[in-house]
Amino acid sequence: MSDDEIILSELPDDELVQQMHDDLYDGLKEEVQEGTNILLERGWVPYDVLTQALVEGMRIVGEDFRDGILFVPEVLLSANAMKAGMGILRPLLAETGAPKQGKMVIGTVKGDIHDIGKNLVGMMMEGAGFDVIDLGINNAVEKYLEAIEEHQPDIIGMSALLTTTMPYMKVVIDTLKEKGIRDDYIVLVGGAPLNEEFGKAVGADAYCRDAAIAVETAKELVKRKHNVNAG
Ligand code: B1M
Repeated sequence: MSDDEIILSELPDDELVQQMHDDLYDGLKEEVQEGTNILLERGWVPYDVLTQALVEGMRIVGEDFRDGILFVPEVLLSANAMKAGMGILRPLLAETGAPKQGKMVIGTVKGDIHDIGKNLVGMMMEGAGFDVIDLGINNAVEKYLEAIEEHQPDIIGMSALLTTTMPYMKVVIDTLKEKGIRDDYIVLVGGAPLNEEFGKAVGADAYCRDAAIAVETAKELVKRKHNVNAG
């Protein structure tokens, strides 16, 4: 059967998820949107659609990008398809009615334009009851400082996907230290090339491996901060 003849709504769940991985790989935005809607109609919870259909699909794209099988223009199409699927899930993840937890400013650091992971963290944080101010991509330290001044967040989140841009997180944290305001905020960092050790080395409060861990860590650290302030 050729791809044209595949009717997504007729596929069983596991085959539909496989097909969505293929469609994401091929950058087929409308098909990814359709697949997302079908899984939701079948009663899938948004988080499972996100992780099993979209994030897993992007992991496969990442492998072939690394191995030189896919190139930037193709990966851009995949990223757009992924974003289209995320756009459907975003309001569903946000409307959990979770009690207000605090405020987060988040952005991808200077020199880096990857934003899917950062967007995902923002979505999940909103769903968990945080107000999220998204600074977008390619943020110099001044952008973080302006946002901190304007929004007075509890948490500053930074994302980096490149080994060449992740050291910039230290520039931001060191600047906060120089200004004597580092300890006023919880600083969380994340992104595929980072690890726990790196998070410690740059002086972050925590490294978050994924969006779910970012939410758990944020909740825990905000609670701890409030307890300290109350005591
Ligand atoms: Co680029 N890219 N890319 N890319 N890209 C990577 C990162 C790479 C690993 C691919 C590879 O070679 N295997 C590689 C980096 C190698 C390295 O540094 N060692 C790479 C490269 C080299 C490049 C370019 C230099 C390619 C070129 O131009 N020759 C270029 C750089 C541009 C720049 O930034 N200056 C480039 C460009 C692009 C595209 C524009 C084509 C596109 C980005 C589109 C977009 O984001 N709008 C792209 C993509 C899509 C990828 C891969 C394939 C996928 C990234 C992604 O979205 N993953 C990526 C391969 C990979 O990561 N394995 C790759 C899905 C997302 C859900 O996961 O972002 O890891 P992730 O986020 C996770 C966690 O990391 C964590 O939670 C998220 C959700 O669970 N997390 C946080 C992330 N941020 C967080 C912040 C937090 C907490 C947790 O704050 C508290």
